[in-house]
Formats: sequence, C-alpha cells, structure tokens
Amino acid sequence: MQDKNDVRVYAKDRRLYSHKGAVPIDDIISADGWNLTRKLITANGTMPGPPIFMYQHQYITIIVHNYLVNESVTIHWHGIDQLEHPAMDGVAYVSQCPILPGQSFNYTFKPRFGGSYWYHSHLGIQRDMGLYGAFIVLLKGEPPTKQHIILIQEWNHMFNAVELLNISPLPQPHSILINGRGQFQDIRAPLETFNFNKLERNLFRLIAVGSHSTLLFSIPGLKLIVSETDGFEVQPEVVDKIIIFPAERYNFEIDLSYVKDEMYTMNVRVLSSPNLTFGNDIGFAFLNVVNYINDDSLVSVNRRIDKRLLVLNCPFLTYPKNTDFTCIPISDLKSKKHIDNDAFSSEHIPKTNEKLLHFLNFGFPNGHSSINGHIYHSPTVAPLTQPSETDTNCGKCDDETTCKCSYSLPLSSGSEVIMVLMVLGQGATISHPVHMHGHTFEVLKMVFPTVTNNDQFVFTEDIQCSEALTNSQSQCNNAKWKNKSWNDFKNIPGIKLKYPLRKDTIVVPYGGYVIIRIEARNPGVWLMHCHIDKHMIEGMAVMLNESFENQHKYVQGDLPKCRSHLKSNSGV
Ligand SMILES: [Cu+2]
Repeated sequence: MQDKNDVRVYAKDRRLYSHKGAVPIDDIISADGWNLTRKLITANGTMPGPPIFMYQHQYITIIVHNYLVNESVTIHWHGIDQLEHPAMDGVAYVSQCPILPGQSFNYTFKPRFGGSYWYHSHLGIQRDMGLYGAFIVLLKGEPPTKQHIILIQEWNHMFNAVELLNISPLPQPHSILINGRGQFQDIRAPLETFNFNKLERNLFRLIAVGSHSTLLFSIPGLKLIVSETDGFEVQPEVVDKIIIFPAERYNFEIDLSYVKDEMYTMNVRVLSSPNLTFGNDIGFAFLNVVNYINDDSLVSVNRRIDKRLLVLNCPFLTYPKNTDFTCIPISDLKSKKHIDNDAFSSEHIPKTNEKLLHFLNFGFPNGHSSINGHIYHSPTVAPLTQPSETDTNCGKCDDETTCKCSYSLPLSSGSEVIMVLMVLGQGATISHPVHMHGHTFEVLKMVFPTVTNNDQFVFTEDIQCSEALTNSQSQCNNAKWKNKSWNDFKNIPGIKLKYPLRKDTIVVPYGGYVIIRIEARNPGVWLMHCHIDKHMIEGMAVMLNESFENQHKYVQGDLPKCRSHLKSNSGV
C-alpha cells in the first residue's frame, strides 16, 4: 500500500501507518492489507466508487469523464432496464462506442423501480480493477431506514487484473473484500464496521461485485430475512446463509429476536464449482450492535422449523458432502406482489400474438466459452447506433460445430419470449450466473441436477440435445424439449405463472435449466452474458436485437460513431 505521495503504508491492529505515524484509513485503498501494490481503475478515486442514491421515477444525469491516459471506458447501470433509453445502457460495442481518453459521456435515464442496483465498467476487465459502486433507487414513501450497503468481491494479488484472462482454471482468491476492505491471512488490516441500531429499521443491501467467485455470506448467530432480490421485493424468507453469484443482489433485514448486545462478524467464503465445496472464511466485516434493548416480542416473521442451516440459492436441491445445509432454491422465492408485464414495456410497443422459444446453452463445447456453440466476437461498432455496419453472420456455426461471430438473436417487436437457459452437453462444467440487459425477467421454473449419495451430478433429461448423439456427447447447440407438448410452456409441469420471481441475474445450474419469460417491448440491443468476466470476454455472450424497426426512435442521432479504418486513402 502507499499514499497519494507514494509513501509506503502498512496495516497493524486494524489501523494504517506510514513512517510518519498514523494514516486516516479513508485516505488509503487498503484492500486486504497486503504489502505490495495493485493497479486500480476507480471512479472518483475510491474503491468502491461513491454510492449513488436516488428516488424512483426521477431522471438522473451522470456525466462520466474519462481521465485515464491509456484506456477507454463505459459505465453500465446494472439492473436498470433502461426502458426507452437503450443508448444509456453503457455497454461498449453494443449500446455505445467506448469513451476515449479525455472524452465524456452524459448518461441520463429514469429508473422506475426502487431497489439495489450497482454500476460498473462494461469494457474489458476494468470492473475487477475497482471501477464499480452501489446504485440505490429508493422507493418514494419508504419509511426512514438505515441503509447498509455490503459490496462483496474476491481479491487477488496479481498486479494487473488482465492476468486473470491468462489463468485457467480461475485462481482461488487471496481474500474477500467487503466495501473494499478485508484481511489477508493474519494481516490485521482495517475492516468495514456496520453500526446496527436496534431502535431503527436497518436494511442491508448485499451486492456481489466480484469477477468470478461464488460466495457464501452469513452473520453467524443471526438469521437473515431476505426481502428483495435484484430490485424486486419477495415474500420474506428467513435463512442462515446466502449463496451469491457475481452481480446478484439480496436485500435483507436481521431477525431481531436473535440479536444480542455484542459484536458480530459478517463472514464470507468462496465456494468451488460445481460442487460448491468450501474452505474457511476469508472475508470479514463487523456488525456492531448499538442501543441494545432486550425484547422477546421482536420476532418479525414466521420461521421454517429446521435445526439445519438454511442456505438460499443453491444450484442444486441437496448440498453435496454436507449434512447440515438445507438448500432453498431461489425459485422457491415468490414476488411480493404481482406486477403486470405492461409495467416493463413501452406503451408505444403493442403486444402481439407472436411467441418465441429459445434454448440457450452456456458452456465450453470443445473448450470454447460460448452460447449454443457461438463464441461471441465483439463488433467494432456499436450495433445500436450503427446497425448497418454490424455483421452478425454466424453461418459457420451448426448443431455440433462452434464458430466465432457476433451472435445476435432477433426478438420481434411485441412478442412473448420464453428462454430456456441451460448448462448441458459436453461443454457443461459449472453453473453460470447469467445476466440480461434491458429487462428483468420472470423466473417460471428452475430444474436442478440430482445429486446422488456419492455426490455425482445426474443431469436433467427434460431436454434433448441432439437426434443422433446422447446429451453428454452433443454440444447441445440446438436443443429442444423431449416432450413436444412443452413447446407451449403452459403445459410444462410446475411452471409458475403466479407471483413468479423477477431477476436480472440468475444462476443457470450445472446439469439443469431455468425457464424465463420477457415481452419484447423495450426496443434496443441488449447484451445477455455470463457475469464471470473471463467467460464473457472469451465468448459467453449474445446480443438480443429487440424490436429492431423501432430502435431508431429511442436513439438520439448525435451519439458518437466508431469503427475501424482499414481502407487505404491513398488509392494504393
Ligand atoms: Cu460463466
């Protein structure tokens, strides 16, 4: 560590010092206290960047100035669906051209739903270098609430995060940071402390901002009442631990009946895919209870009666190699209220009778990071603003052949779109956290692999990958339902059309699938991708080209254009 004048700083007893004496901990990005430096890219000089708070239904303008000398940048507002504002989505070479060094970009948009969101760079691997922060949309009329933002991420000591792209498999992190602070081994670096006042309403907003690790979060001794995920309220669920995949968010309150007058720790550990085996906790923060009162009447909701530990969001139903975890799949959560799809749609884009069904398989057929065998190749223009210059030809891909191209799925205006997201076939290795831009989607059903007594995963057989090959032999690039009647999703047993969960990032279980639904009534080009940075950069992405004929109505004409220049001007 070093200060702004390059003076060496070290951590001791949760404080920071240089040879001149004590250093204010807010002046230094101390991370996990490790002695050497790392290259960071930050917003306004801090990691995390400054939190942004606003109320729903307000317009917000954020002007991003790129003061970097060597790098372009964009900022994505993760979870904001940018209805009728597709050019504000902040995805380089999809919704806009990168902001070049010295240039600026005005992001103006209007979030409609209160909730926990976050912002991050959507170019290269800058998010892993520190370019992220919380983006909180408050509900109008919300009771006074103490807001606690918990940004968690894994932390590695390589000087430049770009090195992550050259390492396979991805390395185990050295530590986990909570709001930019953690501890490496026995270095007692400063940690984040949350002051919990029992006399106030306290809302915790857990946001996974890391690059690739699946994390297990808990506050030992306390029960967490989960009330929201990805910006949408759910019927409260009391759990002991939350599994959180990159880019997911969970809001929770603490069941007050368990709170004693003491200092608690928040603990985070890494789960190794696909079995989610774990080692010790390597991420920590303090929860300091103030204004303690002893009141046994403070039980907030009915709890499941279970002596085992309740773990939310397992990508399977039975936890392998573990006897005291009871899994609560995320699909067990129900939305708190029914929200009609019209609320997520442009009123200018009428619903049609067209129904689309897409199977999307996330994996590594023949080792290639891809969706349906399409290794995503980023265009060198922004397809939203330069559609005629975008080449989305994927003609060389077929059922059992991977190819590299700018994979794009047309979603016709007003159609109802069912997607079956899956991890099957010969390229299935782990579960993938999949994020859709431009929408939140309804989660209609999740199907998990069966975990046998000796911890083998038996994959679902609901889906047929190929006519000629078995599912495990096939790349599964062109899947279909085994039972043809399921092509009408209403015939699928267990489909949840009442109070379905709404999310923008969901784990697609290794050996299973997720059925989601959207209506194609938000014109734009929206990226859908695995939120493990390395997987996305290597090709696990697809553009949703939604309501193409209407896109130009929502794209201002004066947005910058970008392209390569390859022709010779000299006529040679
Ligand atoms: Cu992935």
